[in-house]
Amino acid sequence: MSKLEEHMEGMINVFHQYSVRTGDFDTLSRGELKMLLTKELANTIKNTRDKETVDKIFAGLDANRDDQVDFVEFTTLVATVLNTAHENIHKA
Ligand SMILES: [Ca+2]
Repeated sequence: MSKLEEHMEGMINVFHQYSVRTGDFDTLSRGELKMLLTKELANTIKNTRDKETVDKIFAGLDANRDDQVDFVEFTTLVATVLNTAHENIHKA
């Protein structure tokens, strides 16, 4: 596998690591998203321990309003974080 393919597979693996915990094994509940944000993106997203912040991110991602974040919805978060990281590299 190429480096990019390895990283993409890694993102799928991280999603599953949290999505399998409760309820539907292939979607993130609010609690699972909170855990993922706190453990995996604490250096990237501010206030991941703050309920209001997590609720806001969850509402922004849950496009079909089924109270779960599926993988397609999760890719919005990945794209946003990647774009911010890319911008920051050019600012530094
Ligand atoms: Ca959803």
